[in-house]
Amino acid sequence: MQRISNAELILNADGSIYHLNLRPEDIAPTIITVGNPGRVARVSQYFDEVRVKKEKREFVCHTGRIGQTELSVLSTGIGPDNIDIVINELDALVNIDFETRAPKAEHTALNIIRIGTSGSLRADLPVDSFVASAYGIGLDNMLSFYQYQQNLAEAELEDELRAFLKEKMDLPFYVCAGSKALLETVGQGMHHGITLTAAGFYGPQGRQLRLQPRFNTERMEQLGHFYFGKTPITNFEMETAAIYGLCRMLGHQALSTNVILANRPAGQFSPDPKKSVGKLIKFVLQQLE
Ligand code: R1P
Repeated sequence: MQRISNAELILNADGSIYHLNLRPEDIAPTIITVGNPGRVARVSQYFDEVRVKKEKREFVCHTGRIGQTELSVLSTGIGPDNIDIVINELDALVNIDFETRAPKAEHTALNIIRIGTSGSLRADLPVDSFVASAYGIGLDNMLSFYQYQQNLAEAELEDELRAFLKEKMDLPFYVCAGSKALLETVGQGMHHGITLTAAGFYGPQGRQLRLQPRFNTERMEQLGHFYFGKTPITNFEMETAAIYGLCRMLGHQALSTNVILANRPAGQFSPDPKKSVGKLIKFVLQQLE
């Protein structure tokens, strides 16, 4: 049996996993991820019961239930590098036996649903609207450190994107589909789109403060002209593609939902972002009940 070394599967003295500080019994089969640790309590306030409250660094987790539905809400912090930690450690909690340090014979699939914030690349997708991501396009390089077949989404989508992005922004990328079942249930009633995941907030999303980005806002906005069938590239954020890529490879169901806080073409920002995030939280929880 393959035994994973102490330096690769790192456990804390209480048997919890290294960064998340969680033990296998601390998580529910459905996990809501949020970027901001402060958003965790804004989600769990709607739980009928909270049985676990744990945290370490930016990773805050509350686990409980709404009615009969068991839920965890976990903050990831910002960016694909943190997603590498969060998804691998969540998977380890259900699919590795911490006693034997070997993968379990039986696989457990988690439902992982992101409630995030995002910028729109399309003038017709205004601030405060909700987007559920059919696909994520990773402009970060996290996934390139894994061995995987490049079939995380339909081959036609990969081909069409490769041709389109080569012209607009000649950078490596990966593309991965989210869970179609979660898109049609939890994502029902939201805009469905393709989400770009950037490895930074400013230059990597074309924002200019004092440094000139290689691809400016105008160039980035052109990415919103891409359609796969009827589904356009809609928005920019920093986690979706990484979540989709790792979940697909590890056998978990994932959906990313985001509220649009910035409309890049219009140069607008939500007048009350806290309220908008609150509305998305309520919307998603109602779909899960
Ligand atoms: C940047 O401000 C952060 O906000 C967005 C981005 O993806 C990035 O994490 O999402 P969250 O509000 O979920 O953190």
